Amino acid sequence: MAVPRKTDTIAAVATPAGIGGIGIIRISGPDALSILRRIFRPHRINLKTYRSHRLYYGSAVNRDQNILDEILAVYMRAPATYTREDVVELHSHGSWLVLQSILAEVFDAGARPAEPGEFTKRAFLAGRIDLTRAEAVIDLLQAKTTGGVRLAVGQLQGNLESALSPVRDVLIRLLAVVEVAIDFPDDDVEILDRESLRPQLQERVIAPVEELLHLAGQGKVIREGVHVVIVGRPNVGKSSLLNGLLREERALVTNIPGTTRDTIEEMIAIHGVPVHLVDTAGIHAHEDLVEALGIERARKKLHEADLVLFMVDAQAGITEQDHELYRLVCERDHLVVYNKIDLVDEEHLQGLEKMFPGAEFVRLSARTREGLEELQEAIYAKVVTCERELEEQLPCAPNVRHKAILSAMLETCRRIDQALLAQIPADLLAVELQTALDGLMDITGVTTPEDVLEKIFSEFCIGK
Ligand SMILES: Nc1nc2c(ncn2[C@@H]2O[C@H](COP(=O)(O)OP(=O)(O)OP(=O)(O)O)[C@@H](O)[C@H]2O)c(=O)[nH]1
Ligand SMILES: [Mg+2]
Repeated sequence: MAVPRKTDTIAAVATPAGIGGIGIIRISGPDALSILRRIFRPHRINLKTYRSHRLYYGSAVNRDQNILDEILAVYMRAPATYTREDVVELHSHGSWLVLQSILAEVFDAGARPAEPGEFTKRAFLAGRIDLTRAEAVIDLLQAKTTGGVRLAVGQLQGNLESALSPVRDVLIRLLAVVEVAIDFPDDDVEILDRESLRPQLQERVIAPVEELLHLAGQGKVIREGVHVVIVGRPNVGKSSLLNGLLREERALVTNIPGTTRDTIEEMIAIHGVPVHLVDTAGIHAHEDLVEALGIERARKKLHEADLVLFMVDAQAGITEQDHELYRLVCERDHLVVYNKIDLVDEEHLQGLEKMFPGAEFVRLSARTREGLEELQEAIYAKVVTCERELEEQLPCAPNVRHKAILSAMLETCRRIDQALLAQIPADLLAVELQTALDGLMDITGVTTPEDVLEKIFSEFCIGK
């Protein structure tokens, strides 16, 4: 446990701005109880001491003992609190004005305004939670999908930390062996059986870190969803597909090429994965300026896409324009969609399917909905590369910060692996192992630099 730090007392409104049934002010720090005594008049007049974690009914009052609101107050004695400091919470009516007037008294009584995330930062600094759990609090507050909530809750319970701790233990053990070899250089060869260290490194460090990096990609899919962009020549049926997936007539559909002038974005869910669906203006050689702008935007969307649905018109066949467009698409993750299969026969289709060798494809009729189900499954299979079903809980998923650290760490570990093979001196090995270990410590917050901490906690709202 970390050494208790001498701190001041902070306070903030912990509930969101706006009108609510109740609003909560949170106070944390050594003066919390004295502040409570100064601004709270309990209903039980002869109350002498506040018992910890009990709710008391009474009034919030100012210096002149004027009543500001009728409230409930709770005093929570350290260390069994969110911050491990003394904490007081005041539950008033949810009016922003009332909350501000009580908060003003709290400041007057000696607290200072809390910075964004400062309560959670104190929990972290007090050693109550590690950094991955603190980050989970942000994720939980910002989660947009139920899958995102599940992930955040898992991380809050320490799933990521517990996935990392066996890796850390192995690295520490390897480092210990190497350091013994440094201390007894003459016995180096016997103590440091480099060959036997490699399987440990590969199986118990490199493999789990690779798996975690894989999960990071899936975590992003769950938290933020994926961008799927429909592109194709004019009139192939892109807007019809968007409407079909949405089950509503969202985009205008006509038999006039160039109907869609701008990109249209909508959201659907495929097996719980949020999919941002983008219908674009048909891309072709053009003269109309407005259309040209739409096409330019379509190209831009193409570059932001996680997955491109490249649509062709099975009846019209594959033209030179299709091939030109496909050259833009084929660098991206994509599926070829043969649309309007209701208008062609099997033989014709099989002929078409040879046009883009090696490409994954789906047959579709946006008009009759034939193949729509298969297309959704194909999209899902493309974006969810994890064996586990996403509806099931992923054990954990590193975020962008963790991912960067883990990638660097993986590289270091692969270097170490090669170094073991090359009979590198023990002291150089020790340096590399320490670097890998430092990376892990950065993730859980043991050695995280102050500026990184600042950045993480500044993403919180005030009062959390
Ligand atoms: N028979 C048949 N017609 C289709 C199918 N899908 C689309 N269409 C027709 O094709 C025409 C063009 O459809 P849209 O969805 O507007 O095509 P688009 O690719 O969005 O066209 P632009 O926005 O102009 O680029 C319309 O008349 C649709 O009714 C299909 O599967 N079968
Ligand atoms: Mg369209």
